[in-house]
Amino acid sequence: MKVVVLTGAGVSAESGVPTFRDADGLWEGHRVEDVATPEAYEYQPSVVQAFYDERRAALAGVEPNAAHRALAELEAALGDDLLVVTQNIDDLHERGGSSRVLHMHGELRSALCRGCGGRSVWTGDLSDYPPCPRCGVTELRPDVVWFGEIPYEMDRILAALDEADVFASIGTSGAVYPAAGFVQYAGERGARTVELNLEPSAGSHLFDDARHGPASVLVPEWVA
Ligand code: BV8
Repeated sequence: MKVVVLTGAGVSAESGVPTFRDADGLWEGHRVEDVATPEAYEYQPSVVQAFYDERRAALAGVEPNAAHRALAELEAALGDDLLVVTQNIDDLHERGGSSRVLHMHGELRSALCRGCGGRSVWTGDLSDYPPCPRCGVTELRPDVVWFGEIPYEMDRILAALDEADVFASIGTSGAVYPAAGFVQYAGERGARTVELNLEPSAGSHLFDDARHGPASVLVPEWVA
């Protein structure tokens, strides 16, 4: 059985990582266009760098939760028949034991060279980043897909959705595309679709099955 799981900020919420749109979400602290667009980065790079440096530093203070661990158990059972596609840029899926994780919106622990486009693992502040190991350019940026930029590995994601028997969406508001369109894409190609979210998302009606509650409870139950 081939399974594709899409996760969003809700899967990391119980680990203490703020979501974007809940009451205390990140966007509350910043207007999206002020921090999550290429234009924002051109206009005020230090504000944008600081926004991501803060979030990268915060990773040290959070731990994976039962939802991350349950998905790692599912990977142990299904192996290559499971693909976790995450919108999150934290590393909690990996620290929870998953190894087949696709970060469609990039990762906090990675830097992108504006010279050669190479990606390098980076866990410090971007302002301290040494020159790019490939081209020597010191112009690094967060390796994060901003609004208006193309998500990573869309071909690989769509190919997995083409084959999926089950598509599960966990902890996402269904507010951002193309991720919000995956349920329809998978459903039209024969996948059984399920939403596991704290409350009905914008696309809840598109799923065959929708269960609502905390991911740390719903995901282990669903995996069992
Ligand atoms: C693209 C990285 C072209 C940055 C992010 C008009 C109509 C339709 C689309 C558009 C439009 N105008 C523009 C667009 C496109 C745009 C878009 O969708 N805009 C929206 C606002 C309308 N999209 C883009 O620009 C994308 N690129 O379209 O390129 C293209 C496409 C395909 C192929 C070729 C070319 C790029 C978007 C990426 C932006 N980057 N993140 C960063 O992290 O700083 S987006 C960011 O918000 C996240 O990555 C995530 O993707 C997104 C949504 O957030 P969620 O993860 O869902 O979090 P949220 O807070 O919203 O919801 C949390 C949920 O969890 C809630 O439902 C809550 O109930 C639940 N929850 C809370 N606690 C728990 C819980 N669930 C379970 N348990 C709990 N304990």
